[in-house]
Amino acid sequence: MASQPQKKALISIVMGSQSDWETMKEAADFLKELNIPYEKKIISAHRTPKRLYSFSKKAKKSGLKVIIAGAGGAAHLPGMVASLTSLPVLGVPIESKSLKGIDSLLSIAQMPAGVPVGTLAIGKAGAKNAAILAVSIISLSNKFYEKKIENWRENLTENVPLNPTNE
Ligand code: RP5
Repeated sequence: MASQPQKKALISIVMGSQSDWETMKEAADFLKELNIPYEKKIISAHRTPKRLYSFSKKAKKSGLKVIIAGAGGAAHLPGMVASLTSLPVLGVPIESKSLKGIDSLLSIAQMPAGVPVGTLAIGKAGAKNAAILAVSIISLSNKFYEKKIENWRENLTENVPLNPTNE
């Protein structure tokens, strides 16, 4: 089991459009906070299918361990990535304007049996949780990151006050 920090990206954050970045930044910010090496890319299932294919086919060999994929509307990106790699894919439904992200959620969650996408909540909470989950996954084979995520979780718990303030 590795016990050293890694330099090469272990987690990839991909998104269907620049417009998804405001949401997906939550995932990036969390990985930055914990100093976990990651990369970020715009890959659209509909607009850049060749980029989608080449990224997904090379992902495992390039050393990535988890892929976080955010997409909105007819959100095919996470499912298509998952169809092309055996790496775990965590899907983040982007909150769409017309249907508030319900479209994205159902598109990502309702994968047919055999090609799973671990689907998170709609929007920023989902993006942050995808990053936390991704770190938990890589920590299974890396003591260094295991310690980091455990410390972060302890800190989260310690910072919840027992009594609400009067404000
Ligand atoms: C999806 O279409 C993207 O993931 C994005 O959430 C949505 C809208 O994209 P833009 O029209 O803002 O580029 O593919």
